[in-house]
Amino acid sequence: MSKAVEVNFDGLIGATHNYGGLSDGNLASAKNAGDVSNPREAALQGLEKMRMMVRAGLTQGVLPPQPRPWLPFLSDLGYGTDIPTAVETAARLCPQHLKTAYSASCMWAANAATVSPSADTQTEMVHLTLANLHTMLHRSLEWETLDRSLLDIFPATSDLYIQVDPALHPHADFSDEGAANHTRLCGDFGEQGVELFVYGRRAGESMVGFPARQTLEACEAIARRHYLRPERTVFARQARRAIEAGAFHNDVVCVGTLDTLFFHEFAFEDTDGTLEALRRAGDGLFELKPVMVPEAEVPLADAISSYLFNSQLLKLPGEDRLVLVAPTETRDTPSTARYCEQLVAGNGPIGRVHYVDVRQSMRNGGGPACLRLRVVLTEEELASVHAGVILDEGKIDALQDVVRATYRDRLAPSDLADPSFAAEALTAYEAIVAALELPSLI
Ligand code: SUG
Repeated sequence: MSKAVEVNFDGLIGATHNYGGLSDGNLASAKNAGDVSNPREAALQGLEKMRMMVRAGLTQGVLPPQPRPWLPFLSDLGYGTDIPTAVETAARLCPQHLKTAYSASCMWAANAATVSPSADTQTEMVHLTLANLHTMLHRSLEWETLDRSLLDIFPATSDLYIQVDPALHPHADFSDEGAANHTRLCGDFGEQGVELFVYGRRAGESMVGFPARQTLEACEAIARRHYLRPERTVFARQARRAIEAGAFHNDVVCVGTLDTLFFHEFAFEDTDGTLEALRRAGDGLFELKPVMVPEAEVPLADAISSYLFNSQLLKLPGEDRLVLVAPTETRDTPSTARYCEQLVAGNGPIGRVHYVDVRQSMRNGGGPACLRLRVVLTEEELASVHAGVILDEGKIDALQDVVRATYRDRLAPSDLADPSFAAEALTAYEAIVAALELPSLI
C-alpha cells in the first residue's frame, strides 16, 4: 500500500456567475432565477473555503473557470463569429441561449469527472473520466474545455500516472454527472476501496417529472474504463422520491469518506440492499459505518433546502473523528441544526460540524461538496500535478486580489446583453488563468 492523500480540487468561481434558472429539477436554481448575483463575493467565498482546508493541513487544489461567454456555442447557432455580434444577436433573438453561453456552472467541480484512485484500479493508475453532463444544455458545454485544462494540470508524464479519459458518448443513454453520483469508501486513502456508483435511471426508461441525470449504463461504462474490480464495485439506484424532491444528484442526500457513509433515509431506492452490497464489497477491507438520518428527524425537504448532505466529510490531521464541513444554511434550518448538535454529541464517526458560507453558490444549488472534486493521489502522483493549481495561503491571497480587481460585485440579467461586460469577463478569466500559471488556456 502506498501513502496517499485526498486532494480537493475546488472550481474557482468565474466572473459571470449568475442566476440563470437553467437547471430543471434544481429547486434553488429555479427559485433564484433572474436575481442579481455577486460574482466577486461568490469567488471570494469559494476561496475562503479553500483557505480553511489549507489551514486545516489538507492538500487543496483549484480548477480554473472557463472562458465565458462561450463563443463557439453562440457561433454554432449562427449568432455571429465575434463576441460583440454574437452577444448582441443572441440577446435579441434568444436570451436563453445567451444565458447558456455565460453560465459559470463549471464551478461545481464535483460534476467535472469521476475519479478512481490507483489503489482501486487494475492498471494501478489513477483513472479520471470527464463527465458529459448531457442532461442540462449549459452544463454539456463544460467537458471539452476542461479536457484542455486537465492536459496542463495532469500532464502525461512518462509513467502516465493519471489517465484522463474523454467524456462518455453524449447521448441520454449515457448521461453522466461525475463524482456527484460516486462515492469511494475505504479503510485508508491509499488502500484498496469500494466504489459506489449511484444512478437515477436506466437507458431507455421513460422520463417523467424531474430529470434523473445519471444512467446505470454510464456508471457501468466508467467502472469498465477504470478497470475497477467488479467485486469491489457497487451500483445503487437513487430513490425516485429524492429526485422528485429536488435531489438532482446523489450528493444532495449522501456523502461518504473512508469507512463512513452519511445519508438520508430516502436517498436510495433500496437502502438495506445498498448497505448489504457495500458491506459485501468491503469485506476484508474495512467495516462500513453507516450514519442514516431518519425522515422523522430531518424531513427530506429540509435536507434538500439546507444541503446538510452536500457537505464535505473530512479527516483532519489531529482529529480522531470526522469533520462535516456544512453550508451555513444547515445551521439556519432548525431540524438540521438540531440534528447536527445531536450528531456530534453522540459517539459516532462524525465528531464536529464546521459551517462555511458559500451562499452565492448555494443559491444556484451548489453547496460545499458540489464545489470540489476529490482526487486521491499518492505522493508520486501528486508530484506530477501542475504546481500552479496546488494552493497555499499566498496563492489564495493572490487569487483574491485578482478577483477583487477584475470581478463585478453586481450582475443583473440585463448586463449579459452588454458586449462590454463580455469583454470584461474574458479579461477576468485571462487574469485568473495567468495567476494559476496556465498560459496555454488563454
Ligand atoms: O447542475 N446548478 C448546478 C448545481 C450543481 C451542483 N452540483 C452537485 N450537486 N454536485 C446544476 O444544477 C444552475 C445554473 C443556473 O441556473 O444559472 C446550475 O447549473
